[in-house]
Amino acid sequence: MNIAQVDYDGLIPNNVALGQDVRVKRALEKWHPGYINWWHDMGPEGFQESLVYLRTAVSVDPKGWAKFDYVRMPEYRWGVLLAPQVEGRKVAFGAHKGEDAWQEVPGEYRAMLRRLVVIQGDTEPASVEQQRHLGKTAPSLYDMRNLFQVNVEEGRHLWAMVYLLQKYFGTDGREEAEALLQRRSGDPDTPRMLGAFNEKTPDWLSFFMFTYFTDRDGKMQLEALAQSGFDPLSRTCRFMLTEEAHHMFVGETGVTRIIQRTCEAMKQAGIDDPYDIEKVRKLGVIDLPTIQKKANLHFSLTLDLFGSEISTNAANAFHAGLKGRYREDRLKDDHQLETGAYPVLRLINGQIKNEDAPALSALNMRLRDDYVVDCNVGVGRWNKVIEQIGIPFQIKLPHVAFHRHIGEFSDIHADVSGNVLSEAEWNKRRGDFLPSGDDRAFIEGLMQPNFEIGKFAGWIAPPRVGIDNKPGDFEYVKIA
Ligand code: BYC
Repeated sequence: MNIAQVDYDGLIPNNVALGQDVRVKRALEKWHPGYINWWHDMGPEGFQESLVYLRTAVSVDPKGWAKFDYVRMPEYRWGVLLAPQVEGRKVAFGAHKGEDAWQEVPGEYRAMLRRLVVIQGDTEPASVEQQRHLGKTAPSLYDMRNLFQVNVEEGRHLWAMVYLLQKYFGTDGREEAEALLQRRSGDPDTPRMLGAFNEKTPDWLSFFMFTYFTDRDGKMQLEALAQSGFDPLSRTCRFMLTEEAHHMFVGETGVTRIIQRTCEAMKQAGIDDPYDIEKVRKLGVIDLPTIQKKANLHFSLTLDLFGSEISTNAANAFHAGLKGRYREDRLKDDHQLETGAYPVLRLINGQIKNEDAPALSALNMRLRDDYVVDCNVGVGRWNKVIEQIGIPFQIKLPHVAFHRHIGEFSDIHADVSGNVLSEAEWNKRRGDFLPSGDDRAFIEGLMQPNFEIGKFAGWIAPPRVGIDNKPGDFEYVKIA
C-alpha cells in the first residue's frame, strides 16, 4: 500500500493498513461509539447539526494532504495517519544512539513510553472541552469555522494517540484509551492531567491566546516526540505537526486582528494614551493593557506545561531515546549529553539566578527556552501592528518566574519583570498583572455573537484573506 494514500473505505480512514490488522481494527471500532458520545456530550455545543466548511486530511503527502468541504462535525472522518516511514531510520540520541529505530515498544521502556503517549493524548480532548461553549459567541462565521477546525483536529490527535495505545500497549493501552474519554477538563474528581487543561477558556481573546501560547507548547512537545526512537510515535507526531500549524495561525492572527481593531478605533477617536482604559472601552474594543494581562495569564499557565526545570523524568526519556530536544536532528553535539551543562534559572537564597545544571537534567528548561524564543516571534509581529498605527505601547512576555505553579518558582510570587514579591504585595498588585473580575466582565460583555455572512464583531478586524482563498462573503458555517 502506498503510505501517502489513505484508505477511506472503512469506518476509520487510515494509512496504517488497518484492514489487515483485525485486532487493532476491532479495538478501534469498539472505542469509536464512546468517542462519538464524548463528542456529542463535550464537543462544540449547539452546532452539531450545522454544516461547517472544514478541511479533512486525505493524504500525508505534504503537497496536497487536505480537502475542504461542508461537513457536519459528528460526521467528520477522524482518521489514523502517520507520516511515511523513513527507510533505515536510527535512534538519533541517548544511550541507544545509532541503533535501528524501534518498530515495537522496547520492553524496558514500556511504562515511560505509555505515560508520554497518555499525557499527550489527554491534552487533545481537554482543549475541545475547554472550548465547547465558544461557538455561541463567535465574532463571525469565519472565526466559528476556525474554532471548529481546531476542535475536530484535536479530536483527530486524540485518535492518533489512541491508535498507538491500542496497537502497541495491549490491555493497559485499551484501559488508558477508555480513561481518556472519562476524564473531563476542570472536573474536581476526574480532571485532565495537566494544569492548563483544567482552566476555563471563557471568551474569544482567551481562545486566541490559548491557540497562540498553549498550542505552541503542543508544537514543541510534538517536535520533541517526533524525534523519538520509537518510530510509530515519531511518525504520528510528524503528521500531527502539519495540522498544528493552522492552530497557531488562528491564535496569532486572532490576537493581531483584535490589536489592530483596538488601535484603529483609538486612532479614529483621537485617543493616544493606551492606559486611558475607560475611554478605549467605550469604543467597544479591548484596551491594550487588558490584552497584555491575558497574554501574561496564558503564557504563564503554558510555561507550567514544560514540567520542572530540573527533571529526572525528562533525563530518563532522553537517555532512553524516547523524547528528544526541539529539532534534535539539526543540533550539532554528541546527542547523549552525559557530560555537558546547561544554564538554568533557579531560586537561590530567595533570588532568581542562572546556574549551570547537568544538560541531561535540564531538558525541560531547554525546551522551554526554545519555546520562549518561538513565542517572541509572533509578539514582535503584534507590536509591529501597534507601532504602524502609532500607539505608544508594546506587548511583552512576562518573566518566566511570574505566576508559576510548577517548578522552581512555584513557591514564590514574582512580578512580570521577575522581582520577587511578598504575599501581601502580590495580593495588592495581582490585578495589575492578571485579568481582574472587572476585566473579565468587560470582555465577556463584548462577546455578542455575530453570525451574519461576511460580518465581524466590532472588537476584531476582518482577516486579510479567507480560508481556502474564499471571498469575504463566504458562508463558512451554515447554521442549522
Ligand atoms: N501539571 O519531572 P517533572 C498539546 C507532574 S500540549 C500537572 O517536572 P516531566 C496541546 C509530572 O507528570 C503538549 N502535573 O516533569 C496544546 C510528574 O508526575 P509523576 C502535551 C505536572 O515529566 C493545545 C511530576 O509532576 N504534550 O499537545 O519532566 C491544545 C514531576 O514532573 C505538570 C506533552 O506534554 C503540570 N503542568 O515533564 C491541544 C508531552 N508538569 O510522573 C493539545 C508529553 C509536571 O511524578 N509529556 N507534572 O507522577 C511530557 O513530556 C512530560 O510529562 C511533561 C512534564 C513535559 C508534561
